[in-house]
Formats: sequence, structure tokens, C-alpha cells
Amino acid sequence: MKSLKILCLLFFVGFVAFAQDENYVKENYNKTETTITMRDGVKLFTVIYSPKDSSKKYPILFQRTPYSCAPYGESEFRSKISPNEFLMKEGNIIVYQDVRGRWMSEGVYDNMRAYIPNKKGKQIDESSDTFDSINWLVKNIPNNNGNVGIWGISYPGFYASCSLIDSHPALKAVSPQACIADFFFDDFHHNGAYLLSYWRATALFGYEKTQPTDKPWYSFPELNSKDQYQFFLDAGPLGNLDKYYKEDNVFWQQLKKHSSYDEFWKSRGIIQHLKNVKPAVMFVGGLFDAEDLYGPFNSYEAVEKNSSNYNTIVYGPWSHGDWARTIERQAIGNVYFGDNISRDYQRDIETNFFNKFLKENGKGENNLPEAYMFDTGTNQWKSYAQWPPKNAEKKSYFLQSNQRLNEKAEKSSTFEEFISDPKKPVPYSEDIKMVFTPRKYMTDDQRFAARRPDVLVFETPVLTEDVLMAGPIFAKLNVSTTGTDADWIVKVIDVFPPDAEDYPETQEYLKMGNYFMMVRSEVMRGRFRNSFSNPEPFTPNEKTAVNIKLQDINHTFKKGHKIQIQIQSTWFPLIDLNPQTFVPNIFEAKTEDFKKQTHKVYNDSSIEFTILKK
Ligand code: PG9
Repeated sequence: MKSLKILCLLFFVGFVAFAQDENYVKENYNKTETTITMRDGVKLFTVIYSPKDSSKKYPILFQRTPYSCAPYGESEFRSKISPNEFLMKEGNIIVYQDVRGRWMSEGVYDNMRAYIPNKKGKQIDESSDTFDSINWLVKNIPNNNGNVGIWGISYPGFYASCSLIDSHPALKAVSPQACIADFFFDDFHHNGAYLLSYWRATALFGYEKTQPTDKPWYSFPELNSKDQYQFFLDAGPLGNLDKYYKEDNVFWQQLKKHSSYDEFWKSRGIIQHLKNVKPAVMFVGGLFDAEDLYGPFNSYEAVEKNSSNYNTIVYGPWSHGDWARTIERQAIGNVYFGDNISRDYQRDIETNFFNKFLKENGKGENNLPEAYMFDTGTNQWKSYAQWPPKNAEKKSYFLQSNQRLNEKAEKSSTFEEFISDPKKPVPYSEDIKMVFTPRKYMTDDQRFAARRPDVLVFETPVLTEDVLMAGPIFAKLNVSTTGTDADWIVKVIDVFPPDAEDYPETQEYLKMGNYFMMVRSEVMRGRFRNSFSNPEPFTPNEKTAVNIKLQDINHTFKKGHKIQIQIQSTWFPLIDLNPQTFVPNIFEAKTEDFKKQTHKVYNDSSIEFTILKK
């Protein structure tokens, strides 16, 4: 009964907050709907919220989105406008736009539309659509101060990154957040392995609408199952999924056809174009973002290498998009990181970034750090003068017999082996529902996996001092298989001591003693070990190098904990099953191609960490 009362109270509080925000927008902003004509004549639907107080001039905060800027079903005024409530209440002109081919805008949509260098005449891409839109906004919106900022999370983050290329001179500050950079490494694939757990989401971008609409023109497949693991295991080879989609699901057909990193994916990757960037940039990401972890890290690195602009990065203890929500207790799965982390970021970092460059012309005393990174082991923010930190050192640990993760390699050559069976794949979590996209598994307890015979475990002795890892991790594996293809998954785990303290407000089942907290994980589809564009089979039983970059972490493995590595070859249904028999295109594999194989990991395999000395 008590929990029901708490639930009702939370719902009431949430409703009041929603109503307050909506009333705030109605009382303080005027809303205008219009279209902006692009250089090729296509009209893009644009919604403008202008402060009613016309005695001042305001910057324009602009978001371009494929997710509808006037969401159907919501009331006339959006409940939440602008990147956060602080910027909304300070007063800014807030603009949303449906990108070309989506919702109320005209034109034809293209997933991650490729940038066209040196466009001629009426040639367009997302960068030119942004330039043309900004050009119109600064000339036509009353009381604007001539400065424009752009922000966006996830797919809107991709459009924010597009604005950085051939940027409009009025564009002074851009914050690409959880920004998709390349669909072969973000969202739908990780190092070439297809994210099967994303399969239903393909419908979001699989159908073309025929005219502007504020009602969904696509539908999601009805699967009549809440058990995602069993559904996909029973479904068998990927080709069997066709029947759930209408044959004109363009994106699903493209995914199946382009199973390697070919021109279709390469041309859509944006990192190659992030050069000579002029606006100030703040990339934002979540250290446990299951959808777009790759994007912000690698986009920041590209801008840092090829531009001399103000370029910073923020990564917090967040899953996908947490930082934009009003979450009081920040926890991901069982792991708790602190209270009001998102609110403080919104107030002290994001609001200051935009005000510094849109209201103070880059002057102002708010000097934000180059890299503002949350330590997910100590639950404290750390500021660095560069990322990865200048004084960080590479340190290798070797995968040794008797489950040892050692700083020295044994002289004799040994190996650990396991049988990888596509009929009994390793689950990616203990709690696999029919999710839209996987969001909450990245801190899950990995004890369930450690106890399976097809998961290899290597761990250090109990640490005698804190070890702060700040930067990327490189798995340098030497492996063999009796088959001709295989996936290699590496998981980095923080093993809590048996008497680890529980978090505040921890429910009974969230005891943290002996918790195997996943800190980072990544897969390499073995056929792509030497090239993502030209897949190669393994020679059976031949020792072969497979190198995997795991995205950066900022995590202190505390004294009394252990560092653990797990290695496996299935991760289901997060990723699809590798038949473990080399076929030209795994999307076309047949049932008979899927074979149980024996895999070996040799003891000269190592994991290279980036460690920051005290
Ligand atoms: N990157 C996320 C996504 C892309 C495509 C399909 C489903 C999700 C996002 O934009 O939220």
C-alpha cells in the first residue's frame, strides 16, 4: 500500500511540474509556425517560440530533428522547450525544425544524409539546409541579437554536427550531444556486428511519407512477445524477419544489402568532414550510453585534430539522454551515481556554454574545462586540460591461465578455450525485455555471465591502491577458432568487495557486495578484424590477431576491488548471431550455416588500459 501511495505522489508531483512548465511557456512565450524555403525550393516546417518581453534582444537556440518539432498529441505548447529550463527561463528565442522529408516538412528523407563537398547550384545536404535556415531566421525573427546556437541529442545531435560544416557566420555555439557519427559504429552496428536489439526501431526510418503530416506514417512490427531473447532465438536467420516488415521498409533493405562498411555507410559518416570548424563546440555524452557512445568521443577528437576553435567535451554518469531530463536520483540499473547530477550540469555547464558565446560573445568569466568527465568509480566530476589526459600512461595486462589478469606475460604459450554455440548464446543481460532500443544494460551485474562455460574470465588480485583509468582501452587478442568466422566481445568489469557498502535508498535486492559492475564493453565482428570494408574468413585453428578499441572510460577501480575482463563470442540479442561459418553476407545466412565451434584465446593476448597516475 505504501509503495502505491509513493507512486501516486510521484505522479502528482510530476504532473504539477509538467503543468507548471507548460503554463510557463504559455505565459512567457509566443509560438509561431512557419516554413523556410531551402535553396532547392523545398519548404521546411519550423516552429518559433519568442519571449513575450520584446524590450530585449535574444539569441536564437535552434534544433533540427527527425522526431517532429510539433509532436502530435501534445498540447499547443510543448511542455519543455530549449535545452533546459534554465535557458528557457532566462529568455531565448527557441526554434525547432522538422528536417527534410520528415513530419510537416517537404522533401525526401535520407538516413544520415551524406555531406556533399563543394555543392553546386541547387545541390543540398543537411549542412546547406542548416545554413539556409539560419540565414532566414536571423533576417526574419524580431528581437534576435544575431547569434545562433544549435543543440541536439542523438539523431538531432547528428544534425547539430552537420551545422559545423560550412557553418553560417551567425552560428556561434553548437552542442552535439550523444551525436550519431556513423551508423556502422553507432546505434545499428558496433564494429560491423548488427545490433539486432535495434531491429524494431528500423521502422522509425524505414518508410517514406508522401506529404507533410503531423501523424505517424510508419508502424512498428507486432511481435506478440515480451521476451526479446526467445523471440529472436526462435526467429532464426535474419532473413526470417522480413515477414514482419512491409517489403518497402527502405532502411531494413539497406541494412541487409550493405553488410560491410561500403560507400553507402562511409559516405554517411560525418567524422571525415569535421574540419576547420568555426563555432564554439561542446560535445556531450553519457559514459553508459548504449546507443551513441562512439559519436561524441570520436567527433570531439576529429574537431580537436582539424580545427582551432573552442572545442570541449563533457561525459557524465548517464545513459542515453539522461542529462536532458530532470532526474533527482541518478542511477543506471543497480548502480547509483548521485543526486541532481543532470540539473547541476544543465545549470552550471550547458547554460554557461550557450550564454558565454551567444550573450557574452565568448568573453565572460565562465571558463569551462576542456574535458569535464565524471569518475564513475568515485562518483566525482574531474576536469582535465585535455582528453585523454596528457599525463595518462598506457599499461597492459595479460590474459593468463587460472583466470589471472597479470601485468606480466607468461613465457610458455597457453590458451583458454570454450565452445561457442549459436543455439545457446550468452544473454546480454539478465533482464531482456522486448525493448525499443537497449538502454540500461551497460552497468549490469556480470556474475551471471561469469558462471557460463562459454565466457572466459580473467581478473587481477584485490587492488592495494586506487587505479584511475582515463581514456580508451585496446584489447589485443590472439585467438583461433575451429570455424571460419567469429565475434569477439570484451567486457571490462569492476568487481566490488564482498562487504561493499550499499547505496542510499537501496532496495533489498540491490546489494552491492561482490557486484560485477560492467564499466565498458565492445564487440569486434571477426571478419572485419583487418578491414571493415573487406571481410575475411578465419583459417580454422590458426592463431589470429583481433584488435578491438573500447570507447573511453573515466573510472577509478578502488582499493579492495578487482579489475576483471570477460571474453565471449555471443551477446544476444544485443547483436545478431555470427554463423561462425564465413558467408558473404550474414543477413543472408541460412540455418545450416550456424555451427557450434571451439574458440581459443592465447595467453599473449593483452588489454591495454590508459591509466592516470596520481
Ligand atoms: N540514435 C537514436 C536512434 C536512432 C535511430 C533509431 C533509433 C534510435 C536516437 O536518435 O535516439
